[in-house]
Amino acid sequence: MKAVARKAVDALTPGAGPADGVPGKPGAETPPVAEPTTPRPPLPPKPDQSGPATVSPTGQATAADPEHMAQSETYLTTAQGARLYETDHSLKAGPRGPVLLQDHHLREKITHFDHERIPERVVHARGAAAHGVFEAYGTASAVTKAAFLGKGVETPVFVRFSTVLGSRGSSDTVRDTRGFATKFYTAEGTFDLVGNNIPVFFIQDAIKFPDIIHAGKPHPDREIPQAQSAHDTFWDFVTLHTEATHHTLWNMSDRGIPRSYRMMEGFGVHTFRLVDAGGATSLVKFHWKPKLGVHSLVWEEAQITNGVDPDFHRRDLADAIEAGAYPQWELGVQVFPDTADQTFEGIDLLDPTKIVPEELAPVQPVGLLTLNANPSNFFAETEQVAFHVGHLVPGIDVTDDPLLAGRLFSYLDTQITRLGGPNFAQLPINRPHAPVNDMLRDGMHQTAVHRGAAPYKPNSLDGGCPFTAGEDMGAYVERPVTVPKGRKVREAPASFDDHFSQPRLFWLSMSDIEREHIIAAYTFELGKCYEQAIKERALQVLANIDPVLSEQVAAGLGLPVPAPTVKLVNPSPSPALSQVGHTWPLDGRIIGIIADAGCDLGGVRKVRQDILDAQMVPLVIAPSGGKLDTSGGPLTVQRTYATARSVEYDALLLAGPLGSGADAFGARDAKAGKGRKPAARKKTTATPATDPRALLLLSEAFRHGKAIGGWAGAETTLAAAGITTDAPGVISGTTGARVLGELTDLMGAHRVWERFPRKV
Ligand code: HDE
Repeated sequence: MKAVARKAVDALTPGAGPADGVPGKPGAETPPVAEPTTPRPPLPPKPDQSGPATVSPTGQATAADPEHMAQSETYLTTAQGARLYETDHSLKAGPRGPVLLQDHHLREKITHFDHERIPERVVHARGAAAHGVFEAYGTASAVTKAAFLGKGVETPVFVRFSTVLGSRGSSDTVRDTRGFATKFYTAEGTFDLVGNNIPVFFIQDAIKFPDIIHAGKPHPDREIPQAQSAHDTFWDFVTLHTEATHHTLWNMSDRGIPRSYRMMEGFGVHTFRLVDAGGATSLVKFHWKPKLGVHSLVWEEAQITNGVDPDFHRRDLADAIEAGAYPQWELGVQVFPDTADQTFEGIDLLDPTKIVPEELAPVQPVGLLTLNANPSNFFAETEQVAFHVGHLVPGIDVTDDPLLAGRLFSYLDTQITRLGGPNFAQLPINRPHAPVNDMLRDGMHQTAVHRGAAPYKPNSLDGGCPFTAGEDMGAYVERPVTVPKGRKVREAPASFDDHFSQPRLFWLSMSDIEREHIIAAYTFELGKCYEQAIKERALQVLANIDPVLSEQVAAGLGLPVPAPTVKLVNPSPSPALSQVGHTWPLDGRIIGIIADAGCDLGGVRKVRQDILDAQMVPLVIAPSGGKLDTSGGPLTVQRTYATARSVEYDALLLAGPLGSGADAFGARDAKAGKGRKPAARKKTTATPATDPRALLLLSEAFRHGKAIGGWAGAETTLAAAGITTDAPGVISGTTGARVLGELTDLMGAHRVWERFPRKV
């Protein structure tokens, strides 16, 4: 019966299937077309790093594998499944006549397009995400009964990283806090850990959230600046509302401009309450520790990157995963006794502007997160994922942190606007992996076809189903903790009044160079403010942190230094807060190899392989695209002087003096009769033909504290870039392999810190 109906349709549809005799096209026997939005694996090739995309084996001008191409071997249809014979022209009364209203295909296509956008997130609008797996060590079982934290349990996860202030189209490397939100699809229901890369927050009470965000967002009149805190309204608020001081100081530190999402810590910020199998409770703070260490950009790098590659962090995450360099973090907990006062070593655990130094309460690892797959579709997954701090599983409970209380309300509320109704949990990315048997019904975008007559409880018509479970059956039961007695007030506890001791702890824990960066950041940001009163108030806040900080920033702004208005305490520094002085693995780090036709190309070939063997990424940079010929065959050029900027590389190698080959700077221009005279480009110790773009690449990398190495006579080009081989972090040698060995030793420290000027 079905086959007959199908045949009849084929016969009536112009150009359909075998009826029109086109060989190889799907015919009447073709099974029903798969849902066009069925997720597919991401495209395998990685043109970003593996060289220009080429023609695929099947002859298409794309590297996509036909298996991964969308809707291959299918007919184009309307949303109702009617096959289309044309989609390039509207239906008209004659080729030059008016377009007809009856053109349903035109109206459907345009109407759908008109509604393609959904409201962007009110905060954290710009993000990038990945799928992965979390494997528990079992160490947390001593303090929580959460099943996914049991030894060896593997849980699928989806993690979204984000900036906070910018719009969806803003740049990645702005100075800002980064979101670090993880959805654990556990067997007991979904658990969301919605954290940031900074362990404290601007405010202690959720009621202030609209205020801080309105202050940080662009000015309401001109809607500028985009994704910036360097403007009057932000500094107006944070200097009046001094509980923001700690978070602001972290933002002004190197933590505000991470090198990569893969190299950030994550923090749950609030204190949570864990419940063990026997019902005993502990208070905890969650931490994510990146296996690659915590690293940042330097300010100038961040600025250049915003221009040359605004998608730097997004690209970095996707490229690393595609290359198989899966980013990993350990989840850890700081555990505190659940005492009546909820403090630890005098620190109020309900105050989200405070940390507990790791030296006082070590971070104990409880599992490993590995991100191993990119999303197939940005909109369906990264954009539509809906996190909520209230998505909890048995064994994890909340505390009375007043910031957390507001969040427990806000996330569900915002998704209803953003995702167009209350059924967003049915979207594939949000669907729990545990069975769902709720009694929620109807509403916008309902895709479930619910059965049964009695979506209410108690009922007899559906046999009393679904049943409620007892705690022993895995039900989520809130701990009956005692609520402190008190009067109804709009007040904060007195312990929340200390706004400066922890910013001072952070400042005292920084290395000299990190302090230098903090001073430069404040001087820049406050220098961008117009209101004198705001700058003066900011200096007062800085004076309450440290006199050196306030003096240096005041000097930069040309303003007097105020005296502190609080007593400066001297807590012991927390070395864990500093990013300098550690050595880290180099997986996925990018080394640029600059070469031209006159360089040691055999050496480049070898070094390239050595870099790959060390799990890093080599990128060959040459004057122009295409191939460099080596005796071992052609070597693909991945970046040219026109596309390479220093910010992309963690270190640079130079395979000889540049400009001595046929592709020397100016040679092509000269051939074309428009070259400058060589005499006009002399006066360097390098060959007169060194391309200034190559010199810029080298001098910027040097200024940003990156390791640089050269061999086969590269010194002359280095000297032309103003780099001497006795400078810290510059290696010169006879072979590329030897230079690479020393270079990688330096890279473990992330930067050659000695290169930065010291004033503090
Ligand atoms: Fe959020 N936050 N937040 N926040 N937040 C949102 O939820 C909110 C806070 C964080 O990748 C929104 O779905 C309030 C702290 C991340 O999708 C919204 C308060 C921390 C993300 C919201 C806070 C965060 C959000 C906007 C003060 C770190 C991105 C869109 C009480 C612990 C999640 C959305 C993603 C997103 C509200 C404070 C982290 C409006 C009211 C503290 C990582 O619901």
